[in-house]
Amino acid sequence: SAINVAILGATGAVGTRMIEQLEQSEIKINQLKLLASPRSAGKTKSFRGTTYTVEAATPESFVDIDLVLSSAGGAVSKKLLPFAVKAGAICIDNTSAFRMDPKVPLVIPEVNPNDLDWHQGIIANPNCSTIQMLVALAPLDQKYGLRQIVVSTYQAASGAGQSAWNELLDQAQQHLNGNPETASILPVSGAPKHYPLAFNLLPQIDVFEDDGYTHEEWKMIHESKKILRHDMDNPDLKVTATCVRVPVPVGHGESIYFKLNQNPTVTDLKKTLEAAAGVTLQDDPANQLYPQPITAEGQRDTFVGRIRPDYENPGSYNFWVVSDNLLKGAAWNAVQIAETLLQRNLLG
Ligand code: A2P
Ligand code: 11C
Repeated sequence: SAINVAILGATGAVGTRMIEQLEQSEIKINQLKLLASPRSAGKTKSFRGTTYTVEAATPESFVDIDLVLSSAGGAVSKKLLPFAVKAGAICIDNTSAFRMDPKVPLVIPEVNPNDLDWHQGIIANPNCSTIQMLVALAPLDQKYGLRQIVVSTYQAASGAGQSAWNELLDQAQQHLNGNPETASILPVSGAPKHYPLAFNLLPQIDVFEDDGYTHEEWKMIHESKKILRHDMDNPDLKVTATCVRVPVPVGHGESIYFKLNQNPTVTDLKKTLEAAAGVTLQDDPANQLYPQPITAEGQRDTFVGRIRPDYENPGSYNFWVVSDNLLKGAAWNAVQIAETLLQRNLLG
């Protein structure tokens, strides 16, 4: 039967794509509520041929809502989602607000769909850089046992929201016009210092922890262990990360070095990845075929290439993984969770 859906953050980079992904899904929708800040109240958006008006989100916005997809920042989720749960809605939250809460499943449908069974109203969407890494590594973990991950990311500006994406484009224009580049958002809005991203690299995504890691790096480490259950059943997975913002609008790249319990051939790895849900193998050096952000943009899959063994450490490998951070990294993963809930009779 048809459900009532609210999108919290409906005017943002992810929220707009949540609307598009929902429009393309087979989920039957009775009522759609578009929620954002008071600044956007009154704006309109069309969905399946009907025009909807954006409303300012309040604790009362969730009456009669069955499903909330939220991407309006962690503070907004922390404040409003408890009201949505109280009103009886299931919330799929794209922010980091509840991800490490032991009562909240952290779900990638290709990897750990069974964790949906124990939700208590809130389901967390992992961080975009965690999602694409695990879509590529989980099938190898299941078959060969994963022991260690060393990841360096090349993350697109849109990961920090529509305003950061706009800032990159403005800086590029300023640079080409011969004007000084202005920066007021990246690397982190609200931080004391801002640097241009255009024609630059910023080795800071999110705020710094006391130990010198950024929070983005912390998320990749801890979310990976929770999703793969290496924090419980199998504690011996080591993960470390370096996260870098690059002047790309959409599509995160990741250079991943990983160690397995077994020593499969590269051909074995390719066969396993070819059969894996959500993965497209793009690995043909002779034809210069490898994943790139410009070809991943707008696609739901995670693209994997450049698979090579570390000849000096049997059982260790390198590969290169790219995905659309706004789709599989956010909006598509959230809508895919909603589809999976419906398939499992856990919604509506
Ligand atoms: P608005 O466009 O009205 O500011 P992005 O991730 O691209 O930066 O988007 C953030 C989303 O979160 C936008 O839809 C934004 O709405 C929304 N948002 C920001 N602050 C609030 C708030 N206090 N209450 C509800 N939505 C908010
Ligand atoms: C980025 N990965 O690219 C971040 C965005 O925890 O949901 C997602 C932040 C989060 O900036």
